[in-house]
Amino acid sequence: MGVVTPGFFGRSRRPGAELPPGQYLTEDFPVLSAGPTPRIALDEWEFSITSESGEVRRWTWKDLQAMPRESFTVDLHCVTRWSKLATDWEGVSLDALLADIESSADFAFVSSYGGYTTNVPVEDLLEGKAWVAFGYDGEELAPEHGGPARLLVPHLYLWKSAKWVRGITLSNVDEPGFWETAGYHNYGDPWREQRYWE
Ligand SMILES: Nc1nc2c(c(=O)[nH]1)N[C@H]1C(S)=C(S)[C@@H](COP(=O)(O)O)O[C@H]1N2
Ligand SMILES: [Mo]
Repeated sequence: MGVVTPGFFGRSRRPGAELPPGQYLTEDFPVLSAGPTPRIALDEWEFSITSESGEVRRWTWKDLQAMPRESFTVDLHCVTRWSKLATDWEGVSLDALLADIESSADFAFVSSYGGYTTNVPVEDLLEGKAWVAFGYDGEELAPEHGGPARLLVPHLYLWKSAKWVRGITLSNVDEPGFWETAGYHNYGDPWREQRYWE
């Protein structure tokens, strides 16, 4: 059980700056979804990671719950300019999920129930930077925020944090996802204001 102290995440913030440039603070938790909220029964839920060689590793909901879980507190930054600081989550780190996967791929293509997709470099999923999260603020993650489980990559703009996450495909080729194809930045670092492709 890794309980990560706030200081650990504090290092990713710029000194003296709580908010990335162009962002404002919000206390509530807005819902932003490009389509309807999919409802996935837990006994039908599955998460998979496919390596660049085509090998597939699958987790049922039970499998995921049996993984070592972490509680963590992170800041969220949406490209529509709201930021929410110090949100409390529970989930399984991508370090744990990727640990047994044989891969040297540089890119991850993330797919969700409902069809949403996004892309993230594999290194941005490692070293305590990303989770498959199923708990929020001491409760089960609500469906509108991505429950039963969502990807959370909080150091990038929130569109990279795919709700209702279903799988990750590892590849040596970077493939833009839903918003990246529509003009959002390929990487999306809020501290460098990477909102849109130049
Ligand atoms: N599956 C899916 N994931 C998604 C989205 C979506 O439309 N579908 N929207 C993204 C965007 S643009 C944002 S800002 C956040 C919003 O998360 P929230 O609704 O929990 O605030 O989810 C991201 N993940
Ligand atoms: Mo967003």
